[in-house]
Amino acid sequence: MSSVCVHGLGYIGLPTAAMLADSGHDVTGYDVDDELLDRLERGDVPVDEPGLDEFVTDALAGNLSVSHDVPPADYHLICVPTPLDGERADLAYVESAAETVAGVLRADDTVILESTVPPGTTVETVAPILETSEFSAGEFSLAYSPETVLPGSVIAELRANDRAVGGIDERSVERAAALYGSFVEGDLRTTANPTLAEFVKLIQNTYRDVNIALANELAMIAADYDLDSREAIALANHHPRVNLHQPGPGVGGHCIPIDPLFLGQGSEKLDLIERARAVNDGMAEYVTDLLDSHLDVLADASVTILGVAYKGNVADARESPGLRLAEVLQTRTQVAGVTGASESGVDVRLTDPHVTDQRFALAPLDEALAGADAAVIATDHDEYRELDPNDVAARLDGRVVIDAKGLLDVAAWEAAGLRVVRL
Ligand code: SAJ
Repeated sequence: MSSVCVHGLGYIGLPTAAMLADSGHDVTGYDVDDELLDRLERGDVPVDEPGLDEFVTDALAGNLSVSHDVPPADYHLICVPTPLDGERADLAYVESAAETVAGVLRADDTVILESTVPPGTTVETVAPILETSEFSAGEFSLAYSPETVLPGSVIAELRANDRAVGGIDERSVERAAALYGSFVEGDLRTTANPTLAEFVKLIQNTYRDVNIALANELAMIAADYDLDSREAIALANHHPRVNLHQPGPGVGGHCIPIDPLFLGQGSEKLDLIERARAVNDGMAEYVTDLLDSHLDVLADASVTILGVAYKGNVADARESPGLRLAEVLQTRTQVAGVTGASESGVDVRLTDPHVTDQRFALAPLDEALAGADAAVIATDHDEYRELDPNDVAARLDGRVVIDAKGLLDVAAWEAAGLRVVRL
């Protein structure tokens, strides 16, 4: 068993630290956020993820401790965020974590970067910072290994998913693989090229973004033929080599809309990938067009958006399609207001049973629906599948429901007197 220091105790670092502790390693969790460390020391787990609270609490009672200082360790795992700065990755957290590691690094230690980064970061950015210690790359081991876990299934996928491991040399590959081998039940795919592993992570999310853009474009085309795109996609997917994704009001979250941009940081060749981004970002405009064509005067209407989480059954509203729709609705109808249709633009009401962030002025569902002219389902929360159409019909003033996630039983909702437009 090894000593491991995990740098960055967020969505990935915290479950990974707990997983390593659960596998018998002696794990220290470190974060620059002192308040987060204090909360964890009190057993308060601030990440909203099914099962994580108990998993981390158990680990804290066992081999996991948190510390305000970085100890020397056999392994340093860097799991810090890489936010977007304009269209480029902001690597400040990665750089400062690497500087911290350099301060305690010993010959023979292994450093693994897990943060999503533009291709080349491990070799071009992290290695030189680590070499400001008294050791050069090769004396210490260095690898890149991306997490691929799906929010909502983090603990299961940490264990089950195959994992790419790219080391700067064979010894780095072996050492990183040995650590992951202690808990990963999927296959470890190793390469002595960290840039390849970085690239693989980005193309997995880019694949999904492009595929969703195709589904979104097909949804708009299907509507012109008066066809239901989801029915068409389901039928098409019976082909053994076809796997179309699902249309929706846009692509949210902190991974899929961002990773394609990282891919473009060192290449001018992106074309289809950039178009796909634009198609997905344009879905808010399309849903606004749908509302406009089904309502008398959009700018005078009140519209309830059901769901500001970026996807179903999570509380995360980063890059939220629902919020983007709210913005487009307001911007467009305020312009209409200038031309005389309305003073203030559309009245947008937001509701979400999972999101607790106070910044979004969320109303409870009943209040948000009361007297509104239209409702848009923007997130596939389970709660919305179970909505009673008669109850919604009684609360709404208007009859228009845009089902952008394809959740509703159209016949039942139409029987309740509502006009359902499905994406
Ligand atoms: N979405 C669609 N249509 C679909 C599937 C998704 O519109 O057919 C939308 C969702 O509603 C959501 C967005 O795309 O707004 C992203 O959701 P997601 O469930 O596809 O992915 P994330 O962002 O939660 O997690 C992704 C995953 N990547 C892949 O599946 C390739 C996950 O495995 C990664 O670990 C994660 O990104 C990450 O951290 O990179």
